[in-house]
Amino acid sequence: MKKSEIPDPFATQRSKCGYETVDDQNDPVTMLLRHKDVRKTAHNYKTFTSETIPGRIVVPSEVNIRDTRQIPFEVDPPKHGAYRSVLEAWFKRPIYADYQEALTKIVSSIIEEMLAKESLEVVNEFALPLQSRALTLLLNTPFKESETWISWGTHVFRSEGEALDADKANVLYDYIDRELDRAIANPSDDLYSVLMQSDFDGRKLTKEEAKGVMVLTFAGGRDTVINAVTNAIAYFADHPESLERLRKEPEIITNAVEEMIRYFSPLTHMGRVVTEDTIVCEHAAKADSRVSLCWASANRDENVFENPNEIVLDRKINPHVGFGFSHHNCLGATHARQIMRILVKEFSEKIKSIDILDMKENIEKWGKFQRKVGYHKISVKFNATTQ
Ligand code: HEM
Ligand code: EMZ
Repeated sequence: MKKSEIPDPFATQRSKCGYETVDDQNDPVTMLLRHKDVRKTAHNYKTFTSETIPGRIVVPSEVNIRDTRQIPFEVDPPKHGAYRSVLEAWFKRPIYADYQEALTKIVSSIIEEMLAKESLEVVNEFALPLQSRALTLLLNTPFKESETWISWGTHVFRSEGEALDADKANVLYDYIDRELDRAIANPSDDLYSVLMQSDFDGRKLTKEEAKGVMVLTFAGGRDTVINAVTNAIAYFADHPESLERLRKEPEIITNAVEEMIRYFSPLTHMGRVVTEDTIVCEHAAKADSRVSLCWASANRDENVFENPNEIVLDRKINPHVGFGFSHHNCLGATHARQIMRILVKEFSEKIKSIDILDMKENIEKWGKFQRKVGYHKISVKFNATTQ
């Protein structure tokens, strides 16, 4: 097996019955594994709500570490749509040329810096700084803030070993509180200030609502981006021929990035709470129980994708759900896609091959399933195209 491979642990169960119930802190979750059921359930917010106790739709549940509602993630339509319309234009800014130029500088300079080294550890020396620096563009904050964010490590709520960590979460909440107070006292043109001034249903957003947006922006776009970037580098290490193909055919980069998101599925699943006794995938789901939409399993569904366990760089029809499906589809996807497209372009131009020196995989455990989502660490050497 190649080092970059991400096996599909759900295949047997997906074709056998389509779901599996797993425990999570005594609040079990029925994981839905088929593409069709995942999409249908994501759409049906009346029976499968996101608007429950803050933290309960996340797996592992975060009810013990936060009571700030993440917005728009933990809100159902129609209110959800009203929040999205406040946020949509801001989060689409990555489509503009000046944003992409600034992002290209960030990506290109970290690659140059790493090319000069004998070896580097990708998660902490490359993916984490890149994610944090890129986020300064999305938030429109000073570049220097990224140094603080880098110091928080790869997950804002979890410590080494993946345990949910309330003290760590408080560092983020205190930071956001301070930034929002600053934006209220001294508005600028950053996201904090824009939120505090925006109109929502004929009134201003409250500080608690703005905090809910900011916590989500920091949490949702962190390990997901870090895993996408790290997995892409591992993939290129195993497939120098893909780097060469992308160098010669840059027009397939957009497709290639969608395919990587499908294959990597950086967010394995996300929960919903059942509002009334119902049946999903022939399974009786009780009111107030939890289900999850397993994006990672849906993205390998053999009824939808040909050769689901292969990265087909120029895959044409690709209805993947890596960024979710329906109204809660990822608000950060425009930013994440730009990071990945620019990264792939810069890599194909600057790097000929990558040697993997050492690695420790990051394996998530969900009941009987073990899923590789990325790496805790992976040490590599970059070899330049110009050598
Ligand atoms: C929602 C995946 C990057 C912010 C989602 C959802 C998925 C997802 C699957 C749907 C959740 C649900 O239906 O409950 C990813 C992946 C990423 C990524 C794979 C990187 C490759 C980001 C970034 C940001 C972000 C960079 C922002 C900085 C959000 C927000 C939502 C969301 C705000 C909630 C949208 C809503 O509820 O309407 N993401 N995400 N994500 N993501 Fe991302
Ligand atoms: C939540 C989630 C958002 C959660 C779209 O996903 O990402 C997770 O990493 C966080 O822990 O709080 O923001």
